[in-house]
Amino acid sequence: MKTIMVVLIMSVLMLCTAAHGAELLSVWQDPAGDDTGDGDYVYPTNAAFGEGGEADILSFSIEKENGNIIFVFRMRSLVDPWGVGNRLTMVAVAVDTEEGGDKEFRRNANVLLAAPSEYQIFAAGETVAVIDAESELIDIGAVVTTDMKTGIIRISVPIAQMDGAASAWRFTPVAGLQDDYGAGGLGDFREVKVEPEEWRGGGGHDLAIDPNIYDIIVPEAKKVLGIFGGRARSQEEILGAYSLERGEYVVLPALEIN
Ligand SMILES: [Ca+2]
Ligand SMILES: [Ca+2]
Ligand SMILES: [Ca+2]
Repeated sequence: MKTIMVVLIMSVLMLCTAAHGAELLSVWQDPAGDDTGDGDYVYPTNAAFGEGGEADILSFSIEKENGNIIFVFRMRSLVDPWGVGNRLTMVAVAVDTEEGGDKEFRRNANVLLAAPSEYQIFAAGETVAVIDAESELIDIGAVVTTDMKTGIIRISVPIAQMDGAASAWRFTPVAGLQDDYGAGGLGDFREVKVEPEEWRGGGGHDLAIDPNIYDIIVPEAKKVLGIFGGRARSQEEILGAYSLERGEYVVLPALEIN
């Protein structure tokens, strides 16, 4: 009887370990309510966007499990106004694995990357797409699962397909709103204009020079020889640094696994 109990307990323990077997590589917390882009972005006016928060990152973490690298976005609010799942939130992460790469975040993000990417992974609803450094769609077996209740979006990518050690890579996660143009597939980041419209955000620029990104994660200021090398820029400064006069896009800084 005792042996059976021990075996039972051990089986339960092993099951628990398997269920929580993901190795946490890094986690970044992000403030609630800073889904305002350069400081004054607002959501489109259609009632589908409700109270907002669909593009508000609360945390971003990177895990490793069973040969997959997993990107976990926890969002303030996911909504399903049409009973078809999460179609309004779009999250993406650019992954820099080596020298060179794509300097532009694609799919109408309208931002550049300080760490040019070899992979960009976009997810909305149950749809995920991965592009390479040449902006070509590639099928590397990425999978997304979305929990509407907890606001958690988990994107799993087979790490062997990405060739290398994640600990040395750099990551640029972003959140915005998706525009699937009514087609139901994976679309683009929804446009932000000066004034909000029914299906367009507001607080940006009418010419496509402003980011269509509502929320990012600002890396901590880097220490040089043990001291902080200057003040870290705020999210508003980073996302507001576009210039129509100079034709300059915003450049997003990347996160590193410590
Ligand atoms: Ca946030
Ligand atoms: Ca690169
Ligand atoms: Ca943020």
